[in-house]
Amino acid sequence: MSDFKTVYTICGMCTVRCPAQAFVKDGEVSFVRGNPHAGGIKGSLCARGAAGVALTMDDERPQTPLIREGERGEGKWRSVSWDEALDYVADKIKELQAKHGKETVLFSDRGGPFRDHYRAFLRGIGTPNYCNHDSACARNVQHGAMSVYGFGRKTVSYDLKNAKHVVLQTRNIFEAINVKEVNDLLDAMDNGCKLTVIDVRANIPASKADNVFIIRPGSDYGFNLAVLHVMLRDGLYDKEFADKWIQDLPALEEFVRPYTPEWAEKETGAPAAAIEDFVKQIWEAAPSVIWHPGWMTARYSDSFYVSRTAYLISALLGCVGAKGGLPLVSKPGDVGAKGLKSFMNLYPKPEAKRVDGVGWEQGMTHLDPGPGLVNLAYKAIETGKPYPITAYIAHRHDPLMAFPDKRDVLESWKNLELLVSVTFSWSDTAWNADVVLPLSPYLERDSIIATKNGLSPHFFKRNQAMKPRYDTKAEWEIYSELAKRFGLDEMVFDTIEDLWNFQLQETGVTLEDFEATGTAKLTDSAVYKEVNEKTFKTPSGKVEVISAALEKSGLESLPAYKAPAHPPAGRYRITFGRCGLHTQGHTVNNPLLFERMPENILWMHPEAAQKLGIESGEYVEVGNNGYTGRIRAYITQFIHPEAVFMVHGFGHDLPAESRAFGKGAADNMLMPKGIDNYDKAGGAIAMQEHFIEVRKTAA
Ligand SMILES: Nc1nc2c(c(=O)[nH]1)N[C@H]1C(S)=C(S)[C@@H](COP(=O)(O)OP(=O)(O)OC[C@H]3O[C@@H](n4cnc5c(=O)[nH]c(N)nc54)[C@H](O)[C@@H]3O)O[C@H]1N2
Ligand SMILES: Nc1nc2c(c(=O)[nH]1)N[C@H]1C(S)=C(S)[C@@H](COP(=O)(O)OP(=O)(O)OC[C@H]3O[C@@H](n4cnc5c(=O)[nH]c(N)nc54)[C@H](O)[C@@H]3O)O[C@H]1N2
Ligand code: SF4
Ligand SMILES: [Mo]
Repeated sequence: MSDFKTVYTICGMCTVRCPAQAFVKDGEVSFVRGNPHAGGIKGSLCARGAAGVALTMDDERPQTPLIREGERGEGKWRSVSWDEALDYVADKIKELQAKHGKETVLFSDRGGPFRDHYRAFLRGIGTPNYCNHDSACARNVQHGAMSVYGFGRKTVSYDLKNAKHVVLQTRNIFEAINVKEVNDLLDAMDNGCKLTVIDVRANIPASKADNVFIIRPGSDYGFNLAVLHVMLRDGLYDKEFADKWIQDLPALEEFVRPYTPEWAEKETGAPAAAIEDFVKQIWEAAPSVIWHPGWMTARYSDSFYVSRTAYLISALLGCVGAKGGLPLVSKPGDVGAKGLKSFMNLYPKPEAKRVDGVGWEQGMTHLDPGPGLVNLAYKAIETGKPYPITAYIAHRHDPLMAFPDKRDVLESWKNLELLVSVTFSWSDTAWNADVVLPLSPYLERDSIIATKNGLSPHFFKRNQAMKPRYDTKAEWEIYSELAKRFGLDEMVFDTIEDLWNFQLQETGVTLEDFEATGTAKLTDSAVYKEVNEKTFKTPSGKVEVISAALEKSGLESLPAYKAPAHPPAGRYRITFGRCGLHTQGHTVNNPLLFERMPENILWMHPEAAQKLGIESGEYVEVGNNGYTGRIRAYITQFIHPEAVFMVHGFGHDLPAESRAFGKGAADNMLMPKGIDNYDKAGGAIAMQEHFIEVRKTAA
């Protein structure tokens, strides 16, 4: 490969952002692999990362800025220059701000490390309404961590490589991929690490596990209460850690007393003896245990309490701050380095309060105001309360697929006078937008420098590997151009080098430092920080069983278990998850990945299939509230009989996507009014509280 130029980049095919290396010839990327210098990924990417090349080649993506001509969603566009599109957006925002106040602008994204520059833009134009996607993903985990430890979920990491027992509860680690995590866990398992899977079906991790619990969907909280019961009944916990760092343990002991393994067997289906044995196993492995608090947990009204109890179990096992458990991550300052200069700090915090009420309204003071809850901001679009939202920029976010039932979400957006989608692929949201600002795919763009906090904190950056094939731009260019139109000159840069040098100016790190390996290390070896008085950011400085913040919002710290409803006759609980080959909904139309997996399938139990006379492999109809999807049945005893399961992201109906069009069924469309069913304690939508019909397709 010596005639290839190599460029260090960061994969952009999913939210994980693995370090990558592109091989370039004659200005085109021919091949990508994992950055060989990056620890843990072993030079590899997953299939989706590799398919980044196919994304650049794909002409079924927005190729120029577009302004809507017909009605919203009609698909009639005028292709325009960047100047015209950005003038249009800037003028409209100015007009709406003059009419309704600066805070009338809402913005949502997909979170992540590359946000500082565009968040500065939002501050610069004076709106507090920055949101992310997370009420459809991990908000319950975030708020679970905050309520127990006083810090967010990313303040600890998962030391999978050194773990002795990993518990995956609602966590499909080998299909919902993070390459480093997959490799680390497989290495640990080679060294004897045990694996336990608690799921509603046998996913890929279950096929490699030592213990598998296929439980009744939605009964996880009951399972965890029984685990706590056994731990506290038999003293299988780290007493020294508990004495020093856990507040109100007697209240927990008292609370879990009735939740015996025998009780849990009836509720969850997990055999009592197996629960007892499992608790002994994790106690033997403590503190090198990772009880994963979950990732995509926007599933039930009590998912927040599942994460909370997972964090309490981890604390009792002494895993917080432990090697092989949940070690505390370091930031640059913790290892004696200086952090990047922030663009956001260029502007003052906007004066207006968040429109979603998060952080200030009664009942919402325990919630993390950083990214708020975008679903509540949609309510404000509808009602104009506490003030009107009239402009919305969905940046790297497809809420119409990410939230339940796009018809309901679209209805809530009716009062928007400006809807902008910044995206590299078509999506329902882009299709319904007024303006589409096309982003260059990851191989075609530079990104701002980002910080990776962790055991070995470092800076990393994405370098453009090839020029954009179409008239698309990088994020930093789009927001520099917009900022210019608002006179925010401090955040306007003509070249990426100028921008990077702005970020690095106080760090002592230079651009040359990234050249050899693609990252700039801030420490030579992994740092394991000990738990101390400053670790837990709760009012007591300890792990809190009873959370004053929750109780102030009128919520319980230890609510009694409520059994999930059984499906009505002829219906099944919808459950969903990931597959290794696709990212959410945005890769289904990728030529390479589509070829590998063109449609999703419906997992169902033989009992259900027999009743309906359905054979494996035949197409069936799934329906709820007027939506009908067509999907192939996959009949397996390895799923709970109350549930059906499908991979999320299919059932596209956009004419612009010829491959994905009409393939498989859309799980999100089977959740009518689901956008309103959100959890007051954890903040996330409860997407699996819907029962769907399955019908044999008429011959
Ligand atoms: N029913 C149901 N709903 C779900 C889920 C489910 O399993 N079932 N999963 C939930 C989960 S876990 C999540 S995280 C959300 C995900 O929801 P989203 O965040 O909306 O999902 P993505 O498809 O990753 O990204 C959205 C859009 O951003 C574009 N895009 C991708 N990368 C970039 C980029 O780097 N920059 C920009 N500007 N655009 C980019 C994509 O082309 C895509 O159109 O959905 C949630 N909603
Ligand atoms: N390949 C790939 N990898 C990805 C993504 C992707 O789109 N594609 N997306 C990324 C994102 S944004 C996220 S949030 C993560 C998601 O990561 P995960 O949350 O680990 O992934 P999922 O497959 O959505 O769900 C995990 C498991 O929950 C199970 N489950 C469903 N209902 C229940 C229940 O009631 N109880 C229990 N115990 N289990 C249940 C499902 O069967 C599934 O096996 O993946 C990330 N990685
Ligand atoms: S997990 Fe796969 S798609 Fe996601 S960043 Fe890594 S290589 Fe890319
Ligand atoms: Mo997610």
